[in-house]
Amino acid sequence: MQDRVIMLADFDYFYAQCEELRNPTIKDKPVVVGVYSGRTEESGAVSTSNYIARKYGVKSGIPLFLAKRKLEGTESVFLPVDHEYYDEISDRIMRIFRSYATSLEQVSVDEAYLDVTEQVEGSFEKARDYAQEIKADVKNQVGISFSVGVGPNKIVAKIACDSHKPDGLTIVKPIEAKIFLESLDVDRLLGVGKKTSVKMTELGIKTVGDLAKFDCQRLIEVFGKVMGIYFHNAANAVDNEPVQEQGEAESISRIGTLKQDTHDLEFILQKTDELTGDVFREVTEKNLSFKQVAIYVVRTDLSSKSRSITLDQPSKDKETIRRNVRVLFEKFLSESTLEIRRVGVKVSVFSRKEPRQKQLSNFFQMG
Ligand code: TTP
Ligand code: CA
Repeated sequence: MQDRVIMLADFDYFYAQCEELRNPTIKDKPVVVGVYSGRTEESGAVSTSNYIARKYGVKSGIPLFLAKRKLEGTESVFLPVDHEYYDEISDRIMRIFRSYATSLEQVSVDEAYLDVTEQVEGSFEKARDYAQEIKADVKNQVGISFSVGVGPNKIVAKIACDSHKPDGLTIVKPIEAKIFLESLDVDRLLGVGKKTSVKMTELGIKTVGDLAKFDCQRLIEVFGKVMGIYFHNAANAVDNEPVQEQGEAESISRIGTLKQDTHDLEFILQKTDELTGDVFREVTEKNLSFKQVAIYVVRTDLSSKSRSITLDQPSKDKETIRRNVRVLFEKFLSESTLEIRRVGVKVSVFSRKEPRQKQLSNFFQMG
């Protein structure tokens, strides 16, 4: 079998980078994005921070009041999370990625695997230039930087990516993969959580190299067949998991801001037609059929609402989206007199082409 060339792209300090994109004047200051729980002005936790704030010890998960204390005396900027905005940016980048890869597997809002074996003709040298080209394209079109790991499989690509951030590009050729993993702590492997890591320490396994050499039969006895074999293979840099689209469960949507706040149906439909065009293009690209059409509305008072219609038959048709969006808006506008600021179009409940293959992540409950 020809070696695969797999990339993992992970956006740098993502929520905070999105905020810098929206407002470049904060770029040189410590930026903290957090979830405010609302109980007191400062209760809540940090979602992420830019690298300037990280120098002061501010990182994901710490309480906001602690972050404030660490940044006392600086010109720090604290902002609440805006998931919709980050999703929009993420979608745009994922669409660009898709044009560069044979298959794309989005793992989270800011991470995706790309199988680029064909595009670089199996060459890890070409992969370096190719990755740089993708980085430049995304930087140009969207303005976001990300780190890339390239390896012969997903496990190696992921660890390669983590090893150099932000704006990193780390290439691990097949022949180097085992040595690259060897010295790492075993809990760097996906699937080795706290409990597993304690058990491994008891067995004398500290590094991935220790795990690679450990008797496979023994691993199976301790961790069960699936995980035992997985650990043995992963530590030896063997991983045949394909990069696969996670299409079935998700929805495809686009949101846009109207040129002016309005209650006028035709004005709104001009905008939703544009959005429908984009949604339809993605549905076609992914060869999906949908059974639900929905609209999303943000009104001038910033309250948001959504409405949906379930179709009798799965559809692949653009006109079906347009028609139902019109019906949904007609009804919505007759019920609410507030003017509208932002609108969205979404299709979902896709027909499955084939049953979803069991994911490794399903096995990670035992952590
Ligand atoms: P990460 O990729 O873990 O972090 P990051 O993108 O902020 O920083 P980097 O990759 O450069 O180290 O997470 C992606 C986003 O997920 C992050 O921007 C915010 C969100 N997030 C949380 O909301 N809470 C968390 O505890 C973590 C770890 C991330
Ligand atoms: Ca990230």
